[in-house]
Order: sequence, then structure tokens, then C-alpha cells
Amino acid sequence: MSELNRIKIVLLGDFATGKTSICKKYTNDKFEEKYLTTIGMKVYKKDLSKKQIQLCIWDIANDGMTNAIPIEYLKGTRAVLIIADLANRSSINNIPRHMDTALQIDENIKAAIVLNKTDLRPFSEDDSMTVKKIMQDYTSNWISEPFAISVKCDESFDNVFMKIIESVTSEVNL
Ligand SMILES: Nc1nc2c(ncn2[C@@H]2O[C@H](COP(=O)(O)OP(=O)(O)O)[C@@H](O)[C@H]2O)c(=O)[nH]1
Ligand SMILES: [Mg+2]
Repeated sequence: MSELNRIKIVLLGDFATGKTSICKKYTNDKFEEKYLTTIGMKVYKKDLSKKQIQLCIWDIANDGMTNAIPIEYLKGTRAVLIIADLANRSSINNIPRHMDTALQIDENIKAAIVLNKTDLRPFSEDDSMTVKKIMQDYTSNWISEPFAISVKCDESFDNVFMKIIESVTSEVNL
């Protein structure tokens, strides 16, 4: 089998927004043995053989605020997903803090916002305004409109990862 192109994606966001749940559901719990306990990071893998891609999704337990995430762990990241919880307003307000971490990787790092737990609270007009305002500060980074999902209830949120792949690979093929 020909070698798969590895694409590293990092999930950032407040504690309990659903980062680990997203990784587990999307990859069916497939993770590398390597568990970086010092910073609480686990790498999940998903092979998309048809596309000749292996996604490596880095799930950082550390919330990135109390202890900074060492920059060496972020190296090689092609895109970042910022996860927030619709039932927890402060996790939405903290999106810029996570974006500031992401910008350490590269000021043009590709990013998308995922608003999780629509089963607890729908994505309201009010949330939409708040997120739009946040997005105005990082216009060169977004690869998509925000995604509103429920890891608990949605059958699939493959579209989130497909959008990232599309964006990363179109850059390579230029
Ligand atoms: N109701 C609801 N709960 C969720 C959803 N996604 C995750 N959770 C729950 O939120 C809690 C935190 O999830 P976890 O994935 O550990 O968050 P993390 O700290 O960001 O990794 C857990 O109890 C999950 O079961 C969702 O879409 N809806
Ligand atoms: Mg977690």
C-alpha cells in the first residue's frame, strides 16, 4: 500500500467542551500508543485510504490557559479546530484565547470553530453574533463558517473533518 499523507490537526478549547468525545467518535477510539502524559495529549488516528490521507488528531487535555501548551507539540500542525460548548457561554468567550495559542503555530494557521452540544442548547442568533464578532479578528485563518454539532446526538460530523482536508489538500495541490 502506498504511504498515506499525514495531516496533523490539533483540537483546542476549554475543558469539557467535547474534544475527547469528538476524537473518540470520529476515529472509533483509535489512538496511538504514545500518550504524552506530561501535557496530557493523546493522538487519535483516522485512515482515509481512498484519499491517501491519515489524519492525526491531537487531543490536548490541558486547557491551554493554566499551563501553556509547549510550542514543540504544536509544530507541524496543518489546521486547528477550536471547540466550544453551546451550553457554556464562557467557553465561547474563550475562543480568542485558544486562537491566540493557534497563532503561535503560524499566523496563517487554518482554523474552524465547532460549537458542540446542540442537543443541550441550539445555536442561537445571539451566539451567531458573538461568534461573528470573534471571527472578525482572525479573518485570514477561517476555512469555514462555524459548525454546530452534537457529538452525542448527531450521527456524523464527518463534514467538519472533510472541510479541513479539502482546505489543506487544495493548498498542497496548488
Ligand atoms: N449533552 C452532550 N454532552 C456532550 C456532548 N459532547 C460531549 N459531551 C459530554 O461533555 C463532557 C465532556 O466531554 P469531553 O469529551 O471529555 O470534553 P473535553 O474535556 O473537551 O475532552 C462529557 O461528559 C461528555 O459526555 C454533546 O454533544 N452533548
Ligand atoms: Mg479531554
